Amino acid sequence: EKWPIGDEKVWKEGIPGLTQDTPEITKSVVHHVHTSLARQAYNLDNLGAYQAAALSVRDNLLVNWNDTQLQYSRKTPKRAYYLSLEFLMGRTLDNALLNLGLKDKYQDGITKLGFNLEDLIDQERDAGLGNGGLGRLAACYLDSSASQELPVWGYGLRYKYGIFQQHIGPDGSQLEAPDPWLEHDNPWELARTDVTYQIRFYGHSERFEGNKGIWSGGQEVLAIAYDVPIPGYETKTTNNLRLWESRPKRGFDLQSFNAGDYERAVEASNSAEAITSVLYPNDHTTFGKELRLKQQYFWTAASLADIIRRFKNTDKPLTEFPEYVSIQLNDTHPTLAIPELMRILVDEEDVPWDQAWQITTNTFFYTNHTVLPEALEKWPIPLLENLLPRHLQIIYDINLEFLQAVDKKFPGDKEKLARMSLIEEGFPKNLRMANLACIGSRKVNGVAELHSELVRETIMKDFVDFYGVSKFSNVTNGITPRRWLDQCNPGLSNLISETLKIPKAVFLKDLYKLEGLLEFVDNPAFQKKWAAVKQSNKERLAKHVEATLGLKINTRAMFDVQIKRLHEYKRQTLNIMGVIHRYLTLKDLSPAERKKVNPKVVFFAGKAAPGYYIAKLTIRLIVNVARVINNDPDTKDILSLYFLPDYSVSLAEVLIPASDISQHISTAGTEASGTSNMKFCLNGGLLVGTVDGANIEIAEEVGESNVFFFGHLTPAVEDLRYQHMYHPVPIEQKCPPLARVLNEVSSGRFGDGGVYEPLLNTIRQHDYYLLTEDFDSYIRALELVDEAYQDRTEWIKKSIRTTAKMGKFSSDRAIQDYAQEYWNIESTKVE
Ligand code: B1H
Repeated sequence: EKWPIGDEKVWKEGIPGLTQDTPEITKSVVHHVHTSLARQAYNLDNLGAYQAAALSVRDNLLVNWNDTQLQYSRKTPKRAYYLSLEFLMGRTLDNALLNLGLKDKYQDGITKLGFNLEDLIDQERDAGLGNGGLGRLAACYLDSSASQELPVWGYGLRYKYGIFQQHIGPDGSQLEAPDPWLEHDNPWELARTDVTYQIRFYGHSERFEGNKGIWSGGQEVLAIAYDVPIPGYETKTTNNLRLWESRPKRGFDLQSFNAGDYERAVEASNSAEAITSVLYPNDHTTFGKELRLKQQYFWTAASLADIIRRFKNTDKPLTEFPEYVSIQLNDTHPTLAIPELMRILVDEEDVPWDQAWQITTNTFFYTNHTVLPEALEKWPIPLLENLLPRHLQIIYDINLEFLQAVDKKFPGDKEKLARMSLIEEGFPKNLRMANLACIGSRKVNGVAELHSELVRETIMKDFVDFYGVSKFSNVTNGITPRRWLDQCNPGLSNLISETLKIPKAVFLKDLYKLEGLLEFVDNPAFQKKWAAVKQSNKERLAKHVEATLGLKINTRAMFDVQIKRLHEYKRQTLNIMGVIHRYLTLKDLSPAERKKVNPKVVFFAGKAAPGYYIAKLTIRLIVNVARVINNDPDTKDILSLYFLPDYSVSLAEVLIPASDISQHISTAGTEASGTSNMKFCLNGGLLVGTVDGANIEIAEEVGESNVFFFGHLTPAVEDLRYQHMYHPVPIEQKCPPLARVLNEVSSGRFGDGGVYEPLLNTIRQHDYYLLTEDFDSYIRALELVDEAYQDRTEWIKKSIRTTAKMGKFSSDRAIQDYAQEYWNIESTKVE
């Protein structure tokens, strides 16, 4: 990474110039058609044209990538690394063109070659290397880091299969198929077969004097780097996302090969390749599968080896490591990086234990994304002992020292020690990853104000008492306005630019500039244009649904959208029960009364973890309710319902700009932040929501009169659950309208009633997520939405005000927080 031998000028002349004008662009695309693809114009389809265009754009990215990395190597600024098991990138071509400022030119160049850029963009498969919000957040943060010229790299895994493809079977159930996203070559990555590390598993560990140890034997696999360039918006800075692929070590298991046991050797090779074969699709649950633990170690070990090698190139002593490196742990998934750094420092670099712990705890930062107990990672000690024997010793040593310090501060409090221990007693014992992440990090943060408070008051309470509260803070999530405004909603972006008389780049870099729209809230001409953009986005969505599913949608209706992972805490069941309630209410009206009702279209999309029975049953119910409602001549003009299969980043980009209202209705205190709520508001959609996560901060910004809040508040939830547990009241008494809905489902009105009993029973019995408590106020909130929508001008004003106040929710602001308050890094201009 230092400048090579020879004359710098000569080297620079050898780099092909940026392809910035149209003739250059067409030339470069044609060049890739002929050489990289070995095809010709007469047999070129959209896919081929996409690939050639992508390769040509990649050339631009790589020139900037090289300059950026060279700059970093020369100036050795402090760097930050974002370790995430998930990067939900979506598509790249459109975003790369936008960030490079080449969209118009490529549009032109591609048209001249007889293709349509939008069609080519549609050829690209999503990089779906994530489950939901946590993975998409990582992707937004990379965009914001590069856009603000911050030296930040991402580290993750190059899964051969991303999040599964969702199909809907004949009975309405979710079916899962593998996602072969790498089937055609991926033009957005670069294999670095020279950047490899050997990663050990199993084997045995010997202890030496002090806290030193030696780990040997076992199985070694190879980690190979794949680099994905991350261009900043309107800057040369192009950062890196480094994804690791596992491969068998060359000459693996030659012994068994020689012994004629070829099959065993192939098995070993398969087991090495298995590590990065698939993304685990179980968001919010920990399964304790060995392969998942292998993924976590493989990835953290390769990433740390790479970071340390890069640091050593600077010839600085390891004691200065935290002055040059900050590492953000995206949830507890990369927590093994903590004992791994200790192992490297103590065992391999001869750093004394205490000093190594100093270095470690000054390097890491931990973000918590959920307080749901079932999502808090725990790993069985026997599994760790077998797979990572040396790390377990280190963890025990860390724990001993830590508990001694706790005991000193709170003498004799045995229960506190048991709660704070890294090890949870039981059969088997478990390692508590959140505790390890906390004590091994400099700071711990939640992802919205309420969530960070819950982190401090619940799962980290003892740790707050021990360390003091300043270690525990908040960074409210954000979203990148490049993808989630300009790219997904060019109509709105253009209108804003034209209205504020500023180039798009101004507000796309400083989202607070949207406040300028407030001046135009009462301007009828502007209101009209605003509404027209929404209308054309609804038509774009309708076209998409017709093209992909063959369904015709009434674009004059109100569009009501809930799109997110299926989970009981997110309460898609509340929404579907609300839809059924609406349907029954409409059926009770006379035909004349029905004529007066404003039509509404309800959209759902989202995947359920393949093993999450209740979530899958919810999908099945939604699909079957849709079949009945959409075919009922009494209601089909005023209420329709769609479950759009295979939710993805790309589908979100079409759905979000088209929504009038979206639903973020988790039981209070359960949704850490949510980020799609921000995306809807940025695109002028209003929220129906509970007082939870970032909904609260959105309402603070846009004003409560512009958000449709309902439901119990967080402090009430615990008591209500207690009452449901110990003093249950039958649902017929507690909430008659909901009881009626459940009975209709049971009775078979939406197909075989018996099928849904297990789902209905979650509500009838413990009702852990408090649907019976919130249903009435939910229905009331939806009525208020209907009323508000009647006064279309007032609605448009709410919509404009909402967009205008979204400045805070740019991921640029979030990344600035991390850069200043956590990582202590500064922007580095790339010449
Ligand atoms: C969030 C997860 C998550 N919180 C475990 N936790 C996973 C936990 O595969 N796993 O093991 C995967 C994902 N994801 C989400 O993070 C929160 O629910 C959202 O509220 C939040 O907006 C998002 C980003 O912070």
